[in-house]
Amino acid sequence: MEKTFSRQTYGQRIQNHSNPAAKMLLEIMERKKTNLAVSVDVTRSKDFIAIIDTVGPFVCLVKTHIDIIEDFDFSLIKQLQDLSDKHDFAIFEDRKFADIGNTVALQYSSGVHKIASWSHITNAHPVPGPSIISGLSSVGLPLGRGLLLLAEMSTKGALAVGTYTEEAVRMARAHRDFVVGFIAQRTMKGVGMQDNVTDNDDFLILTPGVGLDTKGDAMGQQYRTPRQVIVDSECDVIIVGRGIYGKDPSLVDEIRAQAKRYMDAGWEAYQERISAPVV
Ligand code: 5IU
Repeated sequence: MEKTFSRQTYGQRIQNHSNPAAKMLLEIMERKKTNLAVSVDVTRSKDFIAIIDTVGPFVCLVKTHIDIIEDFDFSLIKQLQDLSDKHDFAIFEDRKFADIGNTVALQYSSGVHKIASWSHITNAHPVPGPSIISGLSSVGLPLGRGLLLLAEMSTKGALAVGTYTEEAVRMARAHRDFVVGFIAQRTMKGVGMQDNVTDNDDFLILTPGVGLDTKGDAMGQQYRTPRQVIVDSECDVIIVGRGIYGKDPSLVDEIRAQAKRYMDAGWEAYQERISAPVV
């Protein structure tokens, strides 16, 4: 029996992808033995760089919200790229584009941040329809970038459910050269497909809302454990923010210890998944 994609190793799945950013991410995961992404939501450049340098050895991907940096200067991007080379991780600007094709192409290529010039992966809400993918791919595809669609969200009461999620997956299936996967809470295998049709699309599932010590925050965030995400829901990458850098970005030893803890939990869950007997 053919192994489903979630039973294949990250290394084996490289060949299922043609997009260079997807290949890069899977290669790093296999090489470094980590499926941990850290979300660095801090507002000062100094903290941003210090956290990334600390967690760098433990992550496959660093997720940024570059627009929250208060003292942003483009030299910060060079520092981020140097850390990506030093520690071997990919960069994911969590921009959540949501406008018409022409506008998102400009937001992606231009402005203060010039996201397409440095972010290997970015993401978009499917709400405008397929034109958002065409707009972003006109900029990103020639640069070898990849896109994730937001198929689901981790927050309480999220509207990205049911037919919305199914339509997001259908949009992605029609643009496999640029759409490499989803931000979602579970595997999208078979979602939006007719019965009895084999699903040959190996999408990467990156999942935020991961925490080992708390169930949520005061603003609607909901956390699940790495095992729930990787084993039960068959997602591929755990995205952890405050669980690692907490409230005080200056506690370097604590941040390192937490990054190692989440990396180990994520990898252990992945080992369990790929070695489980096929039933
Ligand atoms: N994020 C979510 N949930 C989602 C999506 C994005 O938490 O459904 I889409 C982002 C928001 C934040 C990070 O940048 O992931 C999670 O951070 P914490 O681990 O600190 O909650």
